[in-house]
Amino acid sequence: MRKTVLSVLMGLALCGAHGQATAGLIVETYASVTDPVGMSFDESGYLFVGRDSAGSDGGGLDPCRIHRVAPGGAPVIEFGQAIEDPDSVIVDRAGSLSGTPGTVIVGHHVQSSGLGQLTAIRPDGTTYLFMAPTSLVLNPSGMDLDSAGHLLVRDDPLYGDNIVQVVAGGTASVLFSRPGGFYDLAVAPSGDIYAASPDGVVRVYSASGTLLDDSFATGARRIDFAHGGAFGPALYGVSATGELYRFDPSGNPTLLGTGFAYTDIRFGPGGSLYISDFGNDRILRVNVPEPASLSLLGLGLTGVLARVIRRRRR
Ligand SMILES: [Ca+2]
Ligand SMILES: [Ca+2]
Repeated sequence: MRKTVLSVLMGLALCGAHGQATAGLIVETYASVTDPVGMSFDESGYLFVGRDSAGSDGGGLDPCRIHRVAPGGAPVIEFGQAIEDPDSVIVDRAGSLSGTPGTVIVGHHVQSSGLGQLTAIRPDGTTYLFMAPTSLVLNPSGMDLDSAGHLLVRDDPLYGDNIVQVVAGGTASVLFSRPGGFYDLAVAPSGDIYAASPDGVVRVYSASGTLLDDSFATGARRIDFAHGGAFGPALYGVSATGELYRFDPSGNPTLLGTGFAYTDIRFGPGGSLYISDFGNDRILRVNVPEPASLSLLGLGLTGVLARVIRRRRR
């Protein structure tokens, strides 16, 4: 019995509630969302979440409606009309791309043509074609805004190798490309573009697409920049096997936790890290405890453990 108490306490000290070993990170379920993929927050803290019906015994390219999660994590509603393969989403916060602030742009593959397309959902939920079907990006699978407010779209590496830049009105051109393609991209405060590739390397490109660093870091599949708060500013990444790393400006990693092998990571309101957990139909929120509460937690656990150990020694 006492052994059980001790191992449970040690488990709490080492692991989050969801099986991650988090070394002091606070991991909690932020929202319950069916089949979540890509994520993007609007100005008011609403979270838009792409979706893939393969998580509900459907096909990965089936039409479905994306989710909108209210600030705080609930309620969750379906937003806009059904769109084919709506994995990737980004909010056009300022309206610089679409003309309407808060428009949500959805990146997706179109089976009938075999091409990639961007569909926009206005704040009132009406839907229209934003970028016409193109062969430049066959299966748009991740999006970010660059420092000039242009949209960057990456292809699924199984479909193509390009990062495409899309300007206001929906015209696309290839910004850069590399054999093997990309798993994720993230725009730094400097405007440089960080891109993670299937070979495990994170490379740095200029805003105009010139390769600046061919080996910035290794080991990250999903990446995003924290812009401040307890996490930042720094680049963070999750590896294929679920390790969460912080990268210093030279690309040296610090391991923060394990068990995060999920579909997308995105920093959002409060400086928290949000992670879409496709397999468990939820969005996780990860925080770094304030120094005071961290030490209190540590003292509390130490005290309880000491009491348990003393009892066992009797
Ligand atoms: Ca899909
Ligand atoms: Ca897709």
